[in-house]
Amino acid sequence: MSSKLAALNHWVSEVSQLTQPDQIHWCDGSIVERDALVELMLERGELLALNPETHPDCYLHRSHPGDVARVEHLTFVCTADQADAGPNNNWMAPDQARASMDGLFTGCMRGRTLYVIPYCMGPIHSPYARCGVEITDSPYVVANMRIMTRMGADALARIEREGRFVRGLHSIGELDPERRFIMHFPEELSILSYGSGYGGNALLGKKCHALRIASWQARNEGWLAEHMLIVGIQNPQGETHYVAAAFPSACGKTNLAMLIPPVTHAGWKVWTIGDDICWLHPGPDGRLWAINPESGFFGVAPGTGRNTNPNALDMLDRDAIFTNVAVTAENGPWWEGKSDETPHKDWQGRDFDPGRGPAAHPNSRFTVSMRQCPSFSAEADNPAGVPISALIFGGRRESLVPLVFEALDWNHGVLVGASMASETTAAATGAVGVVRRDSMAMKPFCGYNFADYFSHWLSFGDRLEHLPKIFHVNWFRKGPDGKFLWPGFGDNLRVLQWILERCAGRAGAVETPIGLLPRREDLDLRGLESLNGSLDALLAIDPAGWRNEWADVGNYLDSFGARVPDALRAEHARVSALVGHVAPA
Ligand code: SAT
Ligand code: MN
Repeated sequence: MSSKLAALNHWVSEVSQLTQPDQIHWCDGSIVERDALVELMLERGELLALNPETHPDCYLHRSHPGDVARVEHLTFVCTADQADAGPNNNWMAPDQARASMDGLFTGCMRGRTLYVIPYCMGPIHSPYARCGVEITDSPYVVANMRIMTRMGADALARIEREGRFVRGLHSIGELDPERRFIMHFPEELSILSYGSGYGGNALLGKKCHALRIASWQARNEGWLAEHMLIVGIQNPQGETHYVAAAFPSACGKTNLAMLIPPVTHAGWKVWTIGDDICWLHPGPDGRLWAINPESGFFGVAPGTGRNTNPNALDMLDRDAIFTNVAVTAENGPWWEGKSDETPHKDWQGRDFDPGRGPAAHPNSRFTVSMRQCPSFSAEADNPAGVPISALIFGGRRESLVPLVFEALDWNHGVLVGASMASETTAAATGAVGVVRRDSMAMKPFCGYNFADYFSHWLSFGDRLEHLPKIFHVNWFRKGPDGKFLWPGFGDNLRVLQWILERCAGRAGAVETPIGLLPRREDLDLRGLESLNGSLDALLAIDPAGWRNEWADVGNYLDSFGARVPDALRAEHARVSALVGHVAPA
């Protein structure tokens, strides 16, 4: 097979000359194709069938034990001018990057099949959607891309119509961490990824295209590509309002996206549009409209249980791919926090031994179509997207940052997003639990200089007639005993409720030096009497702590040098003065 698009055929033949595959397979996205790939992977031991009675069409993939997370230190943005990639990215000169990647790719697909995956990020007929083609030698990547994107014949037809697509070339190589690189060339809309089969490194439609390359396209075209979930919140009056929320990887985006309201909140319902990535466009009515470019969830398994995310559990008993989870004696998938069953084999397939750590890898994942989610909203397929009432930033902060606050205006909100910080998680290799700045949860994903990204965010103050309000939340505050102060999960709806009431002009707040906070009486805490004293701590402002915080943010902004927009500096000076810190001019 080949395509009607000469540029695509040309690229495929160029890549096959370089990589020397035994065969080329153009993916059409059909079930027949999926079944054949699954068959092949079962034969080769790359997939293991789970219990067909309890988990029909569910499979387990055990990755190489050294290939279980994104590798930020091996991920590069290769722009002609290093300053365009910015201090927030690793950089390599494009020619040098291409030459060393060509070396790795030479002959790497001998004995393998080269798969051509045409895909569309976003509803197939949406003007906001963008297409790409991934070439890979991994059937596991094909099977995951089929769930995560709109992949196959329809995407190819759109690509042929438009003549434009993002090019992603991927090979698992030898899965050798010494020969592993994820390279982005935003000026050419292309990606080269070698040596890893793990999600964010290998499913190129996801972080590589839908965030790093798309953020670059978005800046040029006047929109935003963000690391945000999207939910619709329906109130008892039957009105649904949409919010998008940015949190770093493994901070509960999937749980929030599928939230089930607490029992006190009869008549409320949360609708899931997306759990990870959000493309935001100024709409014809002057509001911000959001689409989820993905069509599936690549969610963190550990911690997903009846109490934390029942919707997720309900979508995971059929048609799902599990990566690096444990299995029970009945050959069902298992992870810490799932159930009281005891794991039988750990994520590496060894007899479970608690002495060796958790049974499931802390970054073990499930891949499943969003259509299987009980709270799935058909609006996820709306080509026009959904209108956004509020944007929410959040991090994992055990101290200082209150449960929720509202920014005073757009520029203040952009500063709040730019100042975001969070404790690191297992989603990336490296130390876990270290607080690092993670502006808009985009530190690992912004495909260009953060200073320019902040300017781009500020520019929406003029682009939009009806700006969404901006909020910051923190579900992760801990008391002196090390326990979480806020119950989280379903109870997070109470915070979303206040946020939407603020948007409607119906809820009260007090102005503090860091923004607008709810008072106890502004929150709907029915049934949460157990909270008692912790609410005071959750809503307290510690001026000395905030002086340090803003001083640290000042140093952080300095690290981006002269390209940091003056308006952001001015905003930083304003909020610093409010907590009694004089920011240097
Ligand atoms: O590995 S992914 O980037 O796909 C998931 C995540 O870290 O958010
Ligand atoms: Mn993510």
